Amino acid sequence: MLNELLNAVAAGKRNDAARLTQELLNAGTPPQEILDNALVPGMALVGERFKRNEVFVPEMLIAARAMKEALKLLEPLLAKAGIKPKYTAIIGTVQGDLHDIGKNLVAMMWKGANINVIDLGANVAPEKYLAAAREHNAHIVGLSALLTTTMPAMRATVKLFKDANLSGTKVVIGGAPVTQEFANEIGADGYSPDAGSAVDLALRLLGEK
Ligand code: B1M
Repeated sequence: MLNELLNAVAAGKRNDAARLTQELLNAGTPPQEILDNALVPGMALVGERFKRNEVFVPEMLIAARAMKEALKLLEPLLAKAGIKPKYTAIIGTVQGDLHDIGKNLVAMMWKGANINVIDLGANVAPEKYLAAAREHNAHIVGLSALLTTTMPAMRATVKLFKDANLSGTKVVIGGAPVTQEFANEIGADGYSPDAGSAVDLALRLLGEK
């Protein structure tokens, strides 16, 4: 039944996802097992398909909605058992930039990988990223930019983090005008071209892949 749930999430079937989750719980399956072996791989599958251009933004949004329905049933049980995501990420669109659709997709995929995501929204000042990273002991900080004119804000944010020398925090960047070369140039810890690859990148930097 775990496999059926995995496929229901990947196909964005939210009613099936909720029903199967409930059935698994009724059958005594531990919530963590449902999360790790059905919901997270279900979203990962969508991420893979998105990377290969087999599905597009709407399918990802529908899959995330199905995962949310299933998570609603698991969250109180996970909280009761004191189970929390192992990693925390901060994400936002950089200062001066209001584009947030791509950033939201990355946040959604990170959540789908069971990372605790704190979304600072759009137009985020460098100091705000740093304060949030400190407050939440973030493992990953994600910067998104869609305008060539706001790419310098990425450079400024990365520099602020380098100067602050936060150990254990990796800063990653992405967005349509951003490239790996730019990431290298400004000293970011990583770049990914899309939301599916952003999961691979985060897991790799966290030593999970
Ligand atoms: Co704007 N806009 N826009 N816009 N807009 C673009 C980006 C533009 C390319 C359009 C064009 O001219 N052809 C152009 C930028 C040109 C440039 O700088 N090279 C542009 C411009 C100029 C502007 C304004 C300046 C227009 C004006 O007012 N004169 C203005 C700027 C406002 C501001 O930000 N200060 C502006 C405003 C807007 C709207 C508000 C109307 C709206 C944004 C709504 C919103 O986001 N809530 C908007 C939109 C929708 C677009 C387009 C049409 C679509 C962007 C989008 O959401 N794409 C865009 C043209 C286009 O792309 N066709 C355009 C879909 C999204 C899923 O893709 O964001 O690339 P994307 O995210 C991808 C990857 O890039 C990656 O993963 C995502 C999923 O795979 N990714 C990351 C993104 N962030 C990542 C972070 C990561 C990793 C991967 O790690 C942390």
